[in-house]
Amino acid sequence: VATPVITPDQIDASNARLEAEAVRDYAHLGEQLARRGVDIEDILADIMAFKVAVPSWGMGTGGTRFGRYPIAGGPNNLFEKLEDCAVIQQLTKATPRVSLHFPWDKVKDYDELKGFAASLDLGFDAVNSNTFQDQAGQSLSYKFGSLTHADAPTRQQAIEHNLECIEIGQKLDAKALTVWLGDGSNFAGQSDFTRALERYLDSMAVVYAGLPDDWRVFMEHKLYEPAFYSTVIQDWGTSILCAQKLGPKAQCLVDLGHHAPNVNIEMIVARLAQFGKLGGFHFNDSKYGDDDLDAGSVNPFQLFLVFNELVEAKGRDPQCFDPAYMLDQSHNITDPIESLMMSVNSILQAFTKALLIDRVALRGHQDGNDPLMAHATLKEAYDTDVRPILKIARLRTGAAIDPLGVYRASGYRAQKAAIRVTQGATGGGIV
Ligand code: PSV
Ligand code: MN
Ligand code: MN
Repeated sequence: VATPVITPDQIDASNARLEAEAVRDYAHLGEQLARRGVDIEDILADIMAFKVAVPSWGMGTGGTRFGRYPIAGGPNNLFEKLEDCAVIQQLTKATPRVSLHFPWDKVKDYDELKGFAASLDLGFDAVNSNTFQDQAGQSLSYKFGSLTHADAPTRQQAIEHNLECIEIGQKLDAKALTVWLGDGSNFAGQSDFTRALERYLDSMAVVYAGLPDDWRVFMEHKLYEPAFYSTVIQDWGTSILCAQKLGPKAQCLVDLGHHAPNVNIEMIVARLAQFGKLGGFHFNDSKYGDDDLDAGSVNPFQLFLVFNELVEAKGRDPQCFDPAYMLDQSHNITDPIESLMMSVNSILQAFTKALLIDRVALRGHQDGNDPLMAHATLKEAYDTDVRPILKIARLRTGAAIDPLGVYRASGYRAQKAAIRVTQGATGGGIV
């Protein structure tokens, strides 16, 4: 059983200092929104209910193929990673679940893990398989593919790993498996596009058959890397075709960084939602490619437009529309806890602003062919300073009004540096 990482006193003391101002700002924004016909308490309720999972693999400092700069007090194992996740949850109350990755996350005793997580107020979200690397002692190599490998025993090995991930996930009360694979080719002619996809579908059909009734499998597309000429599940088109072929439990996962520059991701989101195939998200931001930068740090307007589509889709189908929200970032030069807390804030800002869009007016301008006013309706929402809502949401959920301030003042990392071993600056790798 873990001890609380930031004491409630630290949060309370900071909140006591900031509360009066936050309440005044909230009341003022409430008045402004009332003039626009919006009840701020309705918005607040949605924001307090919104949760996004954090990735276990995002807790360590990331790296590139050029190297890695570990921070003192960074986590060395899954238990230490969970402690760090707990800090994010304590301070934001928006991240109660952790997405694990196997076999990166080494577990000896699942009951012990579950108990430890529960003592930190944490549960588990979608489990992720890994057939994009060879592990020590693995009998068959994934150098030329995994679920789509030309060799049946290699495909079988990859299938079995995914089935094992489902078994593990069941022990942890997860409800979904995310499959991202690096299979593809580096040379024109190296791979037959059609046969490779057939093999993917055959392999995934076996994985699909292993899903419990209340589970989903998310297929995560990615344009390129590590294969640089072609990737088997390269875009949402291939992804949705496969999801439709496999069945209702198969859905598509949108990682915001996995598209060509300038692609209209919000439109992809709308299409997938329209056909009931939007399974989930990996939030991050990107400037050039799969940069895994912090969500909302490069293009917060795009994030807002994505949430506009999500709010729209939820409005159309409130009962069934239920994508899984997760973060997937690589923190190369910041403390991952700080980056993730900022990212959660950016995501919540985008969601709040999307909730403020006057949808009746928007529809009127769309159908009345008034592009300027339609756009102005979006901008009216986007330009609203919604920070008071997020502060009050944190106050009412027992989180910190100022998560970053409390975290910095707590000296958490320095305390951990005294206990945890700091790893050497070796290795690079993708996240
Ligand atoms: C590789 O691009 C990647 O970042 C994918 O986004 C996966 O979600 C993640 O690694 C973990 O497998
Ligand atoms: Mn991802
Ligand atoms: Mn990625």
